[in-house]
Amino acid sequence: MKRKTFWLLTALALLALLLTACAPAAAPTEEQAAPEEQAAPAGLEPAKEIVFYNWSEYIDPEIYTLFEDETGIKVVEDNFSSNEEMLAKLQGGATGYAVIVPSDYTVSIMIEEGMLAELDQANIPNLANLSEQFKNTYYDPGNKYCVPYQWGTTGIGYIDGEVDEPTSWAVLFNPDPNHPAYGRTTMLDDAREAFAAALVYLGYDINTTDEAQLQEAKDVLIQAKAGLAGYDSDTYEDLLASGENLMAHGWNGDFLVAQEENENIAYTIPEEGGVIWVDNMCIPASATPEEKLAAEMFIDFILRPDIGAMLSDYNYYASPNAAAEANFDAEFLEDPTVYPPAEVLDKLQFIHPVGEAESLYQRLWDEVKSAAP
Ligand code: N2P
Repeated sequence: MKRKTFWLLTALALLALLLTACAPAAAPTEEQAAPEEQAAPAGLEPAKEIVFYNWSEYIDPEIYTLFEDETGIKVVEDNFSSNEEMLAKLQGGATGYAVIVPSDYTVSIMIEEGMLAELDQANIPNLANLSEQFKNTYYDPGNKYCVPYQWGTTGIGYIDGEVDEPTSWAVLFNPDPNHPAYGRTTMLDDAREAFAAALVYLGYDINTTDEAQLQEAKDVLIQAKAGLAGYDSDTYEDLLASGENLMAHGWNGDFLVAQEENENIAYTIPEEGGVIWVDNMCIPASATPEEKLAAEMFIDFILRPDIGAMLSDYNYYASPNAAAEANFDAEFLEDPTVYPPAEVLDKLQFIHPVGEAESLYQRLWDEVKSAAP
């Protein structure tokens, strides 16, 4: 079976599974919610403080307090805005990070480069709470290195009532000076995401390594610049909520969070399709044994059903944690922005590592960024 077809089927199976979770489910059992005994190597004490290197606004800070109350381990957060930024930082020799959150394709790259520590699953008994689909991902079968954190999609957020629903990526790539969002639109500051949008608009594989297709994608990305206020992966949803911008290329949950502030924010995946992704908690190979143990305890804590529910309650992304989903309300589980219906899932693709072509994407992206609008 082709990898793409396999993933599609996996995604569809996933949806079916998530929808069945709509039925009222039993409360988490005592056993699932109870703090675990950690099977630590004799004599090894977990680090007293760890650094969690994560995307911005992706975790309820209250979770750190609960974890510290229970384990005495303090979690300090540092943020990155793209997989490539995080990867470059670690490749550059940065240490001190105990848990990082790469997306699917970046996990593949990091495993291949020997940048991740193998998990000691004995320290993560709550792994059992994961949905089956997330126990055997293409990029990390058997959760040898990572544990899925949250998953979502990439599409377009907009202010309903001020702009029409963008049904095609053309609204970005063929910008119309008379469109109300002209000059009040942002795109993700993210090479692979930006190219994926351009490639899907052109009808090409989002993981193409064909240089002519990539050049064409670069040209439409440059063409889009006339209508853009800028590239932004961290505050784009706030700029919609405040009314400064009217449209943004971005991640589904971020728009839902911003909806709390501005109920006119809507999200759509254009007809040509979009990206589906899974973010993961992993431990860099550079972590000390003490940091690694504390990191595993933290990952296990996130996998608790009540903490998994707190996470989605805060960031509005779908959870890979089946036990946590039992705590979700039906409204969330039925929200098509969070759990795309089959006909939308059908049009979503995962970003894959492109090997040698990675540097070509990066070079073309640099050209896009530095081109005059
Ligand atoms: C949360 C960012 C979502 C991560 N602000 C996209 N992979």
